Amino acid sequence: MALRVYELVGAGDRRFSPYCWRTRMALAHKQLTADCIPCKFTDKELIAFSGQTKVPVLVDGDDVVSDSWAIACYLEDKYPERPSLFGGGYGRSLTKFFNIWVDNEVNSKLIRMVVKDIHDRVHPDDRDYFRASREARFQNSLERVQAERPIYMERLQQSLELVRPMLHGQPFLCGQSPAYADYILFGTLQWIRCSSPLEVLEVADPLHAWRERLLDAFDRMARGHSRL
Ligand SMILES: N[C@@H](CCC(=O)N[C@@H](CS)C(=O)NCC(=O)O)C(=O)O
Repeated sequence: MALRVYELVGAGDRRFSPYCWRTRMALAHKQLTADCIPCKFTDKELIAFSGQTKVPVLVDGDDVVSDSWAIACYLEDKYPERPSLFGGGYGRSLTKFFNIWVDNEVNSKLIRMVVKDIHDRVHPDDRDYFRASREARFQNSLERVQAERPIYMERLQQSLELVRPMLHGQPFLCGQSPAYADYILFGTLQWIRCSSPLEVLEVADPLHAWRERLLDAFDRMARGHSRL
């Protein structure tokens, strides 16, 4: 039976969720195809069967898995004969740390830099929900949060500075070929690339060349999702 993934959709069929990008790349790495079911922020009833309220959600036969990290672990365990996402147990543990680190150190800064841009590109049905939920989270208007962009840009670059040495002498964070740790940070950069005109990587940045390599991966799957 075909796999199914519920993933976030914005205005004009835009796919910008960092977590859904992680799952897309993980499926491609495992050479698995899935039917993508577009899901707006407010389509909560579509994913109610998963027992929670966020995408991505993977359905594989009778198995229902939510949370991008849980999905990556599920795919690794269910399809062990296919290319590995983690390269073994130690790799899985360290990749889990990187997942936590990117969510806390990178995503938390990026959201503040582009929250108004995202608002402008969510599905029109979701705009009120997005504004109300994010303004409640930040205790401030989207406009004021995004106006602090220069502060967070500096903090973001300090975080990314810790990743750049990983690309000295190897093309991917995981070595000669990409694996799930690469997809974690790549998903985050796809988020911004598909939801904001802001560019956070200069052309001379090794992370820029690394992102280009991942945009070319899997028959340029991610490149088709245009930047703004
Ligand atoms: N830890 C989860 C986070 C998933 C998540 O936050 N998804 C967002 C889309 S990017 C969502 O569905 N949000 C629903 C909402 O805000 O109501 C994962 O890794 O999958």
